[in-house]
Amino acid sequence: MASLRITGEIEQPQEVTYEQLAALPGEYQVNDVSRFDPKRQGDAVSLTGLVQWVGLKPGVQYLGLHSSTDDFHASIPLAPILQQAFLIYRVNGQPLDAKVGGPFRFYIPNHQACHTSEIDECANVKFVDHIEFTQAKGWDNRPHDEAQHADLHARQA
Ligand SMILES: Nc1nc2c(c(=O)[nH]1)N[C@H]1C(S)=C(S)[C@@H](COP(=O)(O)O)O[C@H]1N2
Ligand SMILES: [Mo]
Repeated sequence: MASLRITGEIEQPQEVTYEQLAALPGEYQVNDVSRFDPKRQGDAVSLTGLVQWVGLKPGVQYLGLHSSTDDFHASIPLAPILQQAFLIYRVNGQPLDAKVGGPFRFYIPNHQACHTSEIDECANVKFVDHIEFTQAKGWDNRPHDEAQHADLHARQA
């Protein structure tokens, strides 16, 4: 069973599974994410729910989103996205397929276009296996310019 590590400046480091996410209280579930983006399907847990669960230590400013699957990493300011972002984990009662970024896929509604902002579509990290809460900006290897970004998309096509 795939799991997701949550570490950093938190009270309760966690190794999170599909079952645990599905068992989180209803107030933390984001049902039917197509409400936010018609291209996306399934159910999520809110970032606020994850934060409540692990308990942030004082001074956390950045959220690290890591995928070891394809060595893709983003570190983004937490405050501006805390109330909106979510982690998609389920479609039709099953774990999210890797084809759409599963088993765990981060998503920020109303993101900016890739590499136009610190909070951009590139930060919607697919195959997330590690979430990290930090005080300072952490490791981030998102594309810096359109050439790098086009290259990334070309490799995935
Ligand atoms: N792990 C991982 N996440 C990623 C990327 C990637 O290459 N690897 N690309 C990003 C970029 S540039 C975009 S535009 C979106 C694309 O998401 P989609 O394939 O679901 O449309 O995922 C983002 N998340
Ligand atoms: Mo992109």
